Amino acid sequence: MIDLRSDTVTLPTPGMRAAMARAEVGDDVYGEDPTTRALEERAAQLLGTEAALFVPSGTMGNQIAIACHTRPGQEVVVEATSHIYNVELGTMARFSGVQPRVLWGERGVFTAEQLADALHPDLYYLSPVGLVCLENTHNAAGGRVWPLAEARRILELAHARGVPVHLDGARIFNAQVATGLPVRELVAGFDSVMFCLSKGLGCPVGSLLCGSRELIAEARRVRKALGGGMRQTGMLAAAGLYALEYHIDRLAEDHTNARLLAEGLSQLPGLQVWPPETNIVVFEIEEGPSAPELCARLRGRGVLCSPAAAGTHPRRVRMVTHLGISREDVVRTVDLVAGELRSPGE
Ligand code: TLP
Repeated sequence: MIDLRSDTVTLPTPGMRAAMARAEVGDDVYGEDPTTRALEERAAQLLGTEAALFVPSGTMGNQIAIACHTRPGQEVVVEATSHIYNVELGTMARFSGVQPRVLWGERGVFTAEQLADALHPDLYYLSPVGLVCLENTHNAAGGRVWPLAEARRILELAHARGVPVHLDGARIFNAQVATGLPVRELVAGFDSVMFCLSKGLGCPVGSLLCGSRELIAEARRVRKALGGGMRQTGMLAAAGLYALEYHIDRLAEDHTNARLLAEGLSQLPGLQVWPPETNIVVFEIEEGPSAPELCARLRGRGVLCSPAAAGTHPRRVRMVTHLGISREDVVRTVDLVAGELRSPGE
């Protein structure tokens, strides 16, 4: 099977498994897991924050950040197609008692002017904005890198109004590789940043929430409250340390494969392909089968992919490249899609 559903399907490499097996471990709820401590220190160092916390998933990292930054009854500014708003089960309402204030961006990106309109005047009967969230790279926008200049304008405006800004940086290292800018520059000024180890970096489990010492101390309490206090996490942390050492630069291969895939698909009649900036290829089927139909047919041919944006766009398909996908897989996928569009199911 050529599995292009997500970069979450990556399997630990032999080198990563060996590092996991060697890991020194202890009980992390007692703060006694040395490998987890080392991973948290390394993450904070790479991102340029004071501290970091290992969490089981990206969703939990984002939601802990929301809980730490806000009070019940406040609003959280999110982009309409963001992961936090669409694919996290309304958790900000469930756990933090806050409501989303949704801004429609242009392919995932909203402007400082839009944010200015969302920051209400200080009237006692309006819910104040407690947090702004951005997503880099933007998943549903096809792995788009958030333009840094706009992010800086947003940070400046939000901070001038006393509102913190969280970054869902699940794939922030893809942005580093795509822009050539060090990750600490891409996240400078954010009040918290979540990044995932279990996507393109290839780890089996885990994300990091990074921020000030004070924020991370509170995040540790919220993580425990959510049932995310884990014990001998060193084995998972060892995979993370390995990935931060050996799997960042190789993301460039995934980006090259995504470009090759997009180029191949864009030659096919009836497909509108979004030019990929990183490892996510999104295309729309203008003529031919629906997205779920095409995905079902490709499954029968040995290619796994999904309708984009959790199936909300019936004609949009997402394919994600990662360390389990080779150039040959990409070439074969283009051939198989071409075959399905030409002579469906034969
Ligand atoms: N994204 C998954 C699915 O949930 C859609 C994927 O396959 O891409 N932020 C962003 C930008 C994400 O893309 C994801 C996962 C998360 C947060 C949540 O991470 P996990 O799955 O670890 O909770």
